[in-house]
Amino acid sequence: METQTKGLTLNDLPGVVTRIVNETPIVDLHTHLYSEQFGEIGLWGIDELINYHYLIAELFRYSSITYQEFWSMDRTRQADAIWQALFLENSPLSEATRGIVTALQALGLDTAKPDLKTYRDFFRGQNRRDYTDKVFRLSNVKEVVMTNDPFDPVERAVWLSKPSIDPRFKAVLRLDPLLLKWTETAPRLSAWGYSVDAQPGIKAVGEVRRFLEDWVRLMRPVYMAVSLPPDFRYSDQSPRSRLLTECVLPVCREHGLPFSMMIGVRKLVNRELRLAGDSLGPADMSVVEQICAEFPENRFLVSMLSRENQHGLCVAARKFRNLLPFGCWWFMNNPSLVEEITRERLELLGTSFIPQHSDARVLDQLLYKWPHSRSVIARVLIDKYSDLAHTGWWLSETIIRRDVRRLFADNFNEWISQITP
Ligand code: FIX
Ligand code: ZN
Repeated sequence: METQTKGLTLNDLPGVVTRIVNETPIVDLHTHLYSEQFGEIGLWGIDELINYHYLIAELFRYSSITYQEFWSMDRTRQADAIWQALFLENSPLSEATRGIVTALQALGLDTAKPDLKTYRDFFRGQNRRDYTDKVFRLSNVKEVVMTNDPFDPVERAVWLSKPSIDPRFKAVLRLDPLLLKWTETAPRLSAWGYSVDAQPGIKAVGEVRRFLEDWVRLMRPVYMAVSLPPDFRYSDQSPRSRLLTECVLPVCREHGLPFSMMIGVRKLVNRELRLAGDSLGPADMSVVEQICAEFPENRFLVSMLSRENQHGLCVAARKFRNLLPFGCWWFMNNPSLVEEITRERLELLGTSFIPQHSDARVLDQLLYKWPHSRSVIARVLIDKYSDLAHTGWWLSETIIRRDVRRLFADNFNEWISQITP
């Protein structure tokens, strides 16, 4: 216990907590960002910011443009259409539109006189390496974890070239094609020399484990991951269940790798919207409890897409120490829901959870996703520390800094600290 100097007063807390929350570097454990070694699939700049799939979905709520007209445009024309509808003809009040204005302001651009040409001129003057440094510095993000798909042809080629990856970008072995699209994926594995068949039998199980071992060696991931539908089950005899329980979880155990399950996505409810066409549904939390109970040697990172599942996720985490809830995912990543979810997590779990990830798809989104989240998390922590201060409990900057570092980095780093090469 540090020496009992003067503790913080109630009046100290708002300023001290806000400063510490802003000063504490972030480990962003789930993004779709790529280091520059991955070339063009690493997105950055104003036109990619505006073409974020969240804004594409919002465009069609205002504009009479047809899907076919929009998808036939190039990225610049698409951005023009979105900018016109969501920023010039209407106020950028939604989280995704406001975020762009926050990012432009963080870069020192004039947001009082919005001018897309001026913004484009600014970005044309940036080079990717220096700009990446600037975004990490301004957002106070220490590391980002990528989402790496060994079945994506572009990514696969980069990994096979054994690149030297920017150490700020950590890898994740993402397994949606393996676990969710076995019928399409099995022939590709066969073509790569893994003898698997349509219905994964014993031999296929061994070969899929060899595939996973090969990619763990190549990627050095910090965890493995999959997104799952609301009706996710794993105790049937489906290829997904066998591959998960007989291949993925054992290989995770052998390498000390956590397994991340992002549960509740209903893919392409509107195909015309492409990446923006996914929706959500409430999942059965008992399946999460069951998998944690049945595989106590595995460590699970879990994020739920439905608001209805957030409280149940906290209760499940109280039952299973191998379950670490994380983030306010996708449709949950709005200030009103981030506040609600962070409050119930602190009240049920103390600081034993990870409050947020950005899910950023465009580098510059770090300049708004994190400031927006930090301000909500600070607001909630001020309340919780004030509740504690009312009991006479002694609080100091050191104690608060320890807690916030645990939320923003240490919980995750400890969770991945048992990785064995
Ligand atoms: O499965 C995922 O990683 C999701 O986050 C994405 O598919 C989704 O499109 C997204 O970026 C949400 O923020
Ligand atoms: Zn994601």
